Amino acid sequence: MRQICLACLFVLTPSSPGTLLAAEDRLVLKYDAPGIDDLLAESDSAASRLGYMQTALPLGNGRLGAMFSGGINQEHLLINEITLWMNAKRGLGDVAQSGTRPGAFRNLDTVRAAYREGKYGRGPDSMEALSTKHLSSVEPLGNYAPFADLLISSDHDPAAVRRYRRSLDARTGVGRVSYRIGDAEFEREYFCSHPADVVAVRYTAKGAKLNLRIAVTTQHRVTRLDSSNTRITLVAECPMAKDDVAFMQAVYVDATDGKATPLSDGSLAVAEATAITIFLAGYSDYLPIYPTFKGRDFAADCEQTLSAAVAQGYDALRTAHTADVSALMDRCRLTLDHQPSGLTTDRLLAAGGGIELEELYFNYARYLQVCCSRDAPAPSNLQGIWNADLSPAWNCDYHTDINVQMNYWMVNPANLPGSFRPFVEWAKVLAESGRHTARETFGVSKGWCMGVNGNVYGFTAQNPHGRRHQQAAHWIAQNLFEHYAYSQDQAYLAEVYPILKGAAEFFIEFLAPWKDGSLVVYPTWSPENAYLVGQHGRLNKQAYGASWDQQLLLNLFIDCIEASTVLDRDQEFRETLRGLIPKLCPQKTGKHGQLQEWPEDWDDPKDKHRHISHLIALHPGRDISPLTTEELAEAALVTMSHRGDRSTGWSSGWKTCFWARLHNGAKAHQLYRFLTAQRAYPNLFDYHPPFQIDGNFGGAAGVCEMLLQSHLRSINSSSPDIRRAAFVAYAQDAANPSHFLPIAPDDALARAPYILHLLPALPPAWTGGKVTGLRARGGFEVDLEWGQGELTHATIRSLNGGAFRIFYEGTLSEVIAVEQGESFVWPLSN
Ligand code: FUC
Repeated sequence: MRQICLACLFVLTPSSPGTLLAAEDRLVLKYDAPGIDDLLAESDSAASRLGYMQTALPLGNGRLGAMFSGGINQEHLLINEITLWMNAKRGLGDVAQSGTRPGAFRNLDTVRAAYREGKYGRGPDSMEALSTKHLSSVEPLGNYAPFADLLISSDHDPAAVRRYRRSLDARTGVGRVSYRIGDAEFEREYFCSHPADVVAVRYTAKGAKLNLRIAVTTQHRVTRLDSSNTRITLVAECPMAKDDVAFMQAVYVDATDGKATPLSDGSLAVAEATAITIFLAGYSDYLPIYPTFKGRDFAADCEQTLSAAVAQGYDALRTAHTADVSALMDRCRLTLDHQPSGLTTDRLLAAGGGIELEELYFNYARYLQVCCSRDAPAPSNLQGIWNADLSPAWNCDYHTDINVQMNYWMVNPANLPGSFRPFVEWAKVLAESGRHTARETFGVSKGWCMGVNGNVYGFTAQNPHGRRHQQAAHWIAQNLFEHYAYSQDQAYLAEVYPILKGAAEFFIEFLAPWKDGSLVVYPTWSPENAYLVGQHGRLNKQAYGASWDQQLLLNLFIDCIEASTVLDRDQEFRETLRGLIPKLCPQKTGKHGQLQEWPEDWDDPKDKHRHISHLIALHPGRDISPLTTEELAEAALVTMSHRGDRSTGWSSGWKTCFWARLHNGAKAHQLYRFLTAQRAYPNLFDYHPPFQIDGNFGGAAGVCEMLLQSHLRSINSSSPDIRRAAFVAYAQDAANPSHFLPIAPDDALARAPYILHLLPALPPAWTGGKVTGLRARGGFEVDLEWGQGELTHATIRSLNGGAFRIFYEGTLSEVIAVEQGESFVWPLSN
């Protein structure tokens, strides 16, 4: 029974604090006060700007980002551009541009010897000291930088304001502010258009006139700032360690019936207007062309974009924008039965969240994805696209040991495949640049590799600290292949195949035999976690054969076997991979019953570390599952119970995914509730702290995993038993039952139907609801509806024509074939 109370939709009296006049739309974030504007604080440290980043509301078109705080006497729009980085270098030679130490490979054997000999600790001959000395990067990574700001001040007295409302409609991507002063009504709208590539702002007044001053500022070196009656132009230079980046922000102002006056400081005053429209365009000279990364005619692009926007006019731009965003937003929607609280978003959060917030958080994550990842040469970074600081936390970079990959887990299942394109473009640069790192750091002649930190300038080198050495090409390749798994688009697969193959080729050469004869990755670590080895008394991070590496290698090799089969090329390469798979270091269960994080039984059951990378084959991988590898899944469950429930935002998101893959809806929901209610700021940005967007996206991925899973394949169509039907990637070693040996698939895996597991981890608290437009691997779109915890209806639409099997409550269907564009409906009407 759906329990939506219509009366509740129109509650609310202006006098009840925290409530608004109408809670009419479930995708609207709403507030009754402006955000905190601390952007102009003297210090440029992150700590001085936290209020704004936690309360202002985000807009974006994938390349341009903007936030508005809704300030009464001063509106402050933070403007970002996804490629603007500072303090890095560009235009170097290939090796230097990749950040790599030339000739480092000559010392690789020395470093590896320290690993083999177990030189723990921090002494001069330790693994840590030697890898730092010999293999680390020699070039600066830099950091993602703010672009410019737009300041709009008015003569309004905040004390005189009544009925203040601030909102963001995540379905249409339009922000609004409205208030009254006396009998006069003031309204503002804000959006960031993808079709027109501008930020648009409109102020209107009824019963009074507007007097505004409009200014543009930047924290970078200004080389031009001037204004005319309709225009403010800012040109500036963002400092690099080599070759500063020039950029322009051009602002068009239409004062309509008011009087515009350019001021000598480059700002513009508008007096006595009933409406004022502002369009903002911004570009830098960055181009995603390795290794120069330069050449865009930013001034010409600004002019052209602004002229086109002005020619169309505000109303046409707004119509096109809302159609554009709502088309994406309407492709997938989560609707959970609940009583709308009528609370503002910040008060809903303060009241502990609940189902209303859980629904909003998922749908809002889709909005954030639309804003920060679309048609740009660079993917979303640690803060998506929004950053106010010259020295942001963790450089606001691309961390490849979870964060950037997590940003993209939801795009396919939550039906935003177009948002994946920036990741693909970035990976192409990495694959090119990473060849130099592979050769110079590791002496590997084929393929590419990548360390733990990335930027938009092809940085692929190892982290400056030897404690943080890792390879990430296998994890990046996983995201790339998953995108194919969902779409089955062979043209896309052919496009990324060289990147996948290059990642595998690197590891084929880089893998080295350990003392037991198995092939392992080293030097490496298990992301950010440390172990204590007996008498050495110091936590160590450097490792060999860490479980996550070995699991990802199996994943990569299987994906490459499938890709080369589908594309019908490289049979020899396929056979090489098949030959290597059984030699990879096995997965192991340890003395506490846990899945071992390292090949030796070093795990500490009291360890609460936020990274749980050795469960990567459970999620986002597919090779550990309670349905195919029961013992490993049992061991993963033990690990999860050791690690506990309190985490950072992204870790809570990942734990949601893990519990969902373990088919425990109550635990998955507990973690998701913690994320949404305890790890969100008033603007629902995830807090790590500080703000880090991966938690928003990881949480949304967790919701998808609770409702639909499609990572298992049916290789035995005639078996109704999923344990016999599904491909199994690890087999227990008969000689040593705590070891699990990787298994190579044959070519038939590429044709095996995916198994669509419906409601695999439905939270008991979500008694009724529906989700429309989830995507499943194999090229399907799925709508699900449930009541009292039971599936009541499922529709599975085939995007390309294809076959699948349904798994629901322990029962596996036959193989079901559906023509392109046709749907399979469950239960079948008779
Ligand atoms: C990894 C994580 C941290 C943080 C940082 C950006 O280092 O361990 O928690 O998310 O990335």
